[in-house]
Amino acid sequence: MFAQSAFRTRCACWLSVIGILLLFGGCAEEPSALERVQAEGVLRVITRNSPATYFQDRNGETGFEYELVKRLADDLGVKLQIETADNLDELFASLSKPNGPVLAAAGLVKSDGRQQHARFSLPYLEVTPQVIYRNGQQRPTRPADLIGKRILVLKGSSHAEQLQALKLELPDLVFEESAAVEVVDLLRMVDEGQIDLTLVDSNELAMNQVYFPNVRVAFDIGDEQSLAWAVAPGEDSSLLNEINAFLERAQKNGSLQRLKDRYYGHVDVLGYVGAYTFAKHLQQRLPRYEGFFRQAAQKHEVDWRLLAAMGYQESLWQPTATSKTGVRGLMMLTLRTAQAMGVADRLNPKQSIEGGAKYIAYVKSQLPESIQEPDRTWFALASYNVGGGHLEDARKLTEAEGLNPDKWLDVQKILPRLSQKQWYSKTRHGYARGGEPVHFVRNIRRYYDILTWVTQPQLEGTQVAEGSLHVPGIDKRQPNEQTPPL
Ligand code: BLG
Repeated sequence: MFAQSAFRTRCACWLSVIGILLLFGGCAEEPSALERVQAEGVLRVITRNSPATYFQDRNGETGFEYELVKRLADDLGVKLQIETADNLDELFASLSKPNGPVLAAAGLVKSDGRQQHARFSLPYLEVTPQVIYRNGQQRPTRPADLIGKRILVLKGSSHAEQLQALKLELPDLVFEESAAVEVVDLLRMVDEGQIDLTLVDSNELAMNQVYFPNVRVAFDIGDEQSLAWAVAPGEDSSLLNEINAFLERAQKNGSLQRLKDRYYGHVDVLGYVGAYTFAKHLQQRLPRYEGFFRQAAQKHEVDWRLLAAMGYQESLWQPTATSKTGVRGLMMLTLRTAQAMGVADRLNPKQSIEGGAKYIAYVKSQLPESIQEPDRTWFALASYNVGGGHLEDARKLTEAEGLNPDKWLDVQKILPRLSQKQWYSKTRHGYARGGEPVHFVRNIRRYYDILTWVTQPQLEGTQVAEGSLHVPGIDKRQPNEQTPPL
């Protein structure tokens, strides 16, 4: 009796479970790609570990692709989880895997060959493929000049596709592909003469020219192409639509342009000559002073790369530099500042660096508490250059304009007014070349970014390694949840 009723109860149970399953199976639809991301609370993105995409710097994770995709994740209200692929074939393979990453953000050219492996977003950057050669070698000027040269490109890259197509017209063209290298390796190999030529996209050269003094553009090969993000080919359009809407917003509100300027604007700011001159000085001059920068920075609790960037702006790392106004030495101390900082010989690089470090720490400590980082650092630099009194005048004028005197973006707009009588006559400290600190800060920020990129975080804390500069890559640290400031 008991057994029979237990059997009946069990049957009823099973029937109701089957009923529920049928009910759900019949009514509930598969969640869309976007709904899945939102339900998981994580946006899984695959990228490449390289300076133009994703790498580690003083703030943790960074890179053009990282910063853009982090903003997308923030907009979606989900966490960002970055995965890296060792090469492009692996990247597309993981994108196609079920339960793999949902998006590839890796400086990918939207090429015809790739449309079968992925669906691309709207473009976010236009680039031109370029043939790169070594300065001092004969400059190739057209595709036929590639014949007989040692050429290496990334395996599975749009450049490999391009060369393959070119081979139909030029059967004698020979080139190799490697899955074991990144763009920085290709450029280094050209720089050092291990290969004759490579092909990279213009944005990658713009970013990397500052590391490699000998690489030059031979010629543009082919038309402008678009970089875009990619989602798996089988996915529905929900995520892709959301991504496209995000990219349109980033285009409209200027955040995309700011990212482009920051990562690819070196050549715009430094010019090509400035970019490879910087690279040359990085190799030849900085190693002589790196130790002094590190020691002084540690003593005065400043980032040594900021000090080094200041030293480059002031003197191009030349200890005997002298300005028209009689300011002297590697860190360009006025006589008064040198005396105040206890510097006996301004032309002695160690003393100059020590004095500069002490002075920047001092002027920073004098700033009002209301100025927060990272602006605080930019204000300290301006004060180092133009003096605290004039900077305070500019802050007052900024406030009178209804702008924020604690934001560098606002104060830098007003500073140049200090050289116009209608404005400086109203200030306490009077005339100053107000444009100078604006350039000063802008250039130092640029050099500071570059120096950050060429120094690996794992080297920090280790003592003075002369010539310890590296092109970033490889190092992987714990995810940093903050979006770095633009
Ligand atoms: C700075 C001083 C400040 C001083 C301002 O001048 O020198 N900084 C240092 O010595 C580190 O102390 O402020 S004040 O003490 O409140 O008066 C204003 O006098 C130096 C600047 C001047 C600038 N370089 C460091 O950035 C310079 O040399 N400008 C001239 C360039 S050129 O000769 O016209 O090309």
